[in-house]
Amino acid sequence: MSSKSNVYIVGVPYEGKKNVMGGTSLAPTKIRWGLEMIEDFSVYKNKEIPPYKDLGDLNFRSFYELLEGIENFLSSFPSESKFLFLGGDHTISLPIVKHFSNLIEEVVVFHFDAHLDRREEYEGELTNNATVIRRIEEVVGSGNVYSFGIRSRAPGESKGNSFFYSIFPHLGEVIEKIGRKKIYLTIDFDVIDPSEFPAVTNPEPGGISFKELVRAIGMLEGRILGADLVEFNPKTSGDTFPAVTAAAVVREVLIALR
Ligand SMILES: [Mn+2]
Repeated sequence: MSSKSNVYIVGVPYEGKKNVMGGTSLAPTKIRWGLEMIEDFSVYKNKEIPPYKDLGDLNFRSFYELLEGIENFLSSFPSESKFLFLGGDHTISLPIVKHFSNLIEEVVVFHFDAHLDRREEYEGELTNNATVIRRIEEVVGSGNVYSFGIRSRAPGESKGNSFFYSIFPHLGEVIEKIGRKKIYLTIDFDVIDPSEFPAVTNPEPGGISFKELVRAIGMLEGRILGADLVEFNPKTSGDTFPAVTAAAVVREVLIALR
């Protein structure tokens, strides 16, 4: 890996507060194993993964440490650095988006998920994996967050700018609409149909395919400031196949991040 690269992988094995079963903290290690299993070359983009540096894991013992720690960590890098975070719980996206919204005037968040994650609060908490996109809307403005692949909603939960069931053709229309604004990408692995990616905490049938996700990521090449891949839970099903699938998603995001 070239030392001149400004692309970084960072693991954040944070379990979150309301994840009763636990298991997402195992994901970064499994994904790194998956990366060893697959080719660096993407047949979808006809390109190899560009040079990057894996900085290992950031371990946080509490929600407060997560918020402080991610912001402190990111502010120690030059502003042109690009990051791919491997969760962990979806809550990790909040401090990362806060960092980029401090750096850049207008950040647009693209959110791929089965769930809206826009509850006002959940089980007495303001911030957890059921509310994180609502909290992100408060940082960047609700007009700057777009969700794709949604197929679950709590009664009364805000829909925001969401596209249910599918990604296409909406993604292309939104990319055109936002012009040259930079994109932060957050992918909850449960956006993929459970038949292809069962290893998540909250599986939801009716999802998009791996190939559709790869095509979507490819459309974002050169537009992404940073990204996170969250909610892979190796405890919930056999982990070999999901780890390889997750690694293939990592490969496509790294190519798009260049
Ligand atoms: Mn989800």
